[in-house]
Amino acid sequence: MKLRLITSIALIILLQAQPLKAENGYDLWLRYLPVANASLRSQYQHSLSHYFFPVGSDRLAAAKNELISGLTGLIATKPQMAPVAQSGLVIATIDKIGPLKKIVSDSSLKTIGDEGYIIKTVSQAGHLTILVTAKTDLGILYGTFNLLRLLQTGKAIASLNIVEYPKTMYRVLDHWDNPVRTVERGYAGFSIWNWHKLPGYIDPRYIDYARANASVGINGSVLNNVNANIQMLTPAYLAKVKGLADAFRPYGIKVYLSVKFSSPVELGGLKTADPLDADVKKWWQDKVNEIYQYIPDFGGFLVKANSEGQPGPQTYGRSHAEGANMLADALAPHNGIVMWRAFVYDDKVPDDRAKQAYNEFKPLDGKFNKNVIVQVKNGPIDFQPREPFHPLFGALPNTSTMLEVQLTQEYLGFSTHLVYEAPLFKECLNADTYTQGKKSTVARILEGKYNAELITGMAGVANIGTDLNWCGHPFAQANWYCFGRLAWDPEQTASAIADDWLRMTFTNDNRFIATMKQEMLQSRENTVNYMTPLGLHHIMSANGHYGPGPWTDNMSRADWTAVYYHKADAAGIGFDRTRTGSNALAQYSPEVQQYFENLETCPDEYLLWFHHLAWNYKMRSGKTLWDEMVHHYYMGADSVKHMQQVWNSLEAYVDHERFTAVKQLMAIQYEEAVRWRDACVLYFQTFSKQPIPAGYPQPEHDLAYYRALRFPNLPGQGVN
Ligand code: GCV
Repeated sequence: MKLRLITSIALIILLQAQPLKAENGYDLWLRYLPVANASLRSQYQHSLSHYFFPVGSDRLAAAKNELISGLTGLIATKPQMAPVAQSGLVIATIDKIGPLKKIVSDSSLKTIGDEGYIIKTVSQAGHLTILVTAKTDLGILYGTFNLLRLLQTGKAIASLNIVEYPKTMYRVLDHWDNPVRTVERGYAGFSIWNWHKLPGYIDPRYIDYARANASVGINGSVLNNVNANIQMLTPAYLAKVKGLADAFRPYGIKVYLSVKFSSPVELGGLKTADPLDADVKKWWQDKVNEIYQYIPDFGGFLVKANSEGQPGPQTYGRSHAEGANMLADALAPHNGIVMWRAFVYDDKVPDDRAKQAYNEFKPLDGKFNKNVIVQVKNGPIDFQPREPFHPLFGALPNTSTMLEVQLTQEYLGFSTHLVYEAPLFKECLNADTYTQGKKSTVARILEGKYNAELITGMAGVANIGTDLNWCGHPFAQANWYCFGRLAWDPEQTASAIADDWLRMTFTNDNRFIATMKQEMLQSRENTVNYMTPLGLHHIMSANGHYGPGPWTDNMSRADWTAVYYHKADAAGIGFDRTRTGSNALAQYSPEVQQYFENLETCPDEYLLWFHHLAWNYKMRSGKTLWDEMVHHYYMGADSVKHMQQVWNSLEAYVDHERFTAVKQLMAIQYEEAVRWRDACVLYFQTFSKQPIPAGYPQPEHDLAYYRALRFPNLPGQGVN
């Protein structure tokens, strides 16, 4: 007896002393390790060891596979099938749950629509049963993933009552992937689409990609770069696209393609791509019909037109609406849509770049077909670390509008810097446009609250590549994850999403969660501070957008330089977008205009976006603008050092492989943050002519040193 006790104690000590299983990050947030809390695990075992899950489609089979592999891992026991009455877990569409149907109210069924689901703890035959039900197989798939998430995050399941449905319709990842497998602005290896081996070889990774997307409700994938290659529309590539579409279908993911507006000329041999030309229309109709022969549920097209050298309808004197509608007409009979990007600007237009998209699209409000959705970046320039919300949100009340955010960290330290982007996305989503009165936030506009006729959606530029851990940085996975969760429900908080992600990706240990969640939530602000504090923007190096380049003044286009944006001079710094300057503010509602125009109310975060201010301008803190700017740069770099210390203190909670990966990346992040800080402070000092305030260490090198640095062969420079 004694011996047995000693042996058990020894075993427990041995188990506790075992290093955490090495992980390479490939499993993302779908790890399904045994629930660590033994009492919770036995509760889950008790409730979920017998299940009822009828399967009559590939989609349900996918959901059931996920359930079984998930449960087997989490409760460390393979669950057994049983009839409804003897099951602790019933997962089935509403028509298949027998007497349990009466527990589900008509109103909740109406609420969930075709993609939503209900998870409810009910009492039947003297025991508790978890019911997951929906009207469709897709609802069941999403409900199954949610149930698994509840278990992965250690939630109590004794009295569940969840009624969930997505608040937007099109929740799409945009891949900027080229046929040669480079990825424009991709920092996690090459494209995961192995075009050469498709369609014959379906890499298991495609299925894992689809699982991960479905787990957060993403329902579309634009496979190729918006700077589109016409090859994608050739029969050989359409057959490959079909291979991916077939692989993704069980997971509710439709495929879309980016198309080049000049395809009728370049691929079809026509003399023009004028959208009003009869032959052009016919060419697109034929092409679209051909695509649907391959892929009957093809999603539609994404188009970058008349932007950064891409052809478009304006090349032929036609408007964006005329171009988009021509494609929309071809897709409409098949229920396809056109996602038409509003990311347009032209250096030949002598106006502030921040105003150009609004100027082009505002007059077109109401002129787009029903199956066109205008895709608008979160801010008016280009995915900068911080931008105010785009003035087009709320300005197109009769046009379907979707938000485009960038998951890949083109301007946020590539895949080296730990930047959790949900706070950035939320800043845009929570912004009050006042276009429909107080609280007409971007989120509510995107959800279609003000015009039920419109289609709705969110797009995220993917940060996925062939790196073993998908996104290059273990924490960059959180950006893929939070995008899906926010596209599903823009009202969710960055904190709640980080909490779930950390629990699923690392551990449920509250000491780790509380500490690391705070770091994640602060991480974007850290990066703003060491890159572009106080509303500065677009001061990165012209060379691949890597590192600082506030001195950049000699590009083929003025609107690609840094000096165009910061306008530093002896008098001060910042872009005057008030009525004394470009008056970009006039594009917002009067309430927003006043808020940003008035220096009393304009938050420090947006100061230099909207105002050109003297170096000695007195800030709220009491410091001069110069001193405050320096302070932010130093605070930003110091916060990375702090994050390193925090991470080091958490070693016991993380497996060695991922702990070391993050540790190394943080060391590089710190070096780069210091470089950003020193280069920017030294450069702006040439205008302010003021010293770095006492107490801050002097930069290690002079400005000439930073200006002379060169970084050849940067990632993300996709060859198209
Ligand atoms: C795909 C920025 C990026 C480009 C990108 C463009 C866009 O300018 O640097 O690489 O092109 O945005 O969103 O179209």
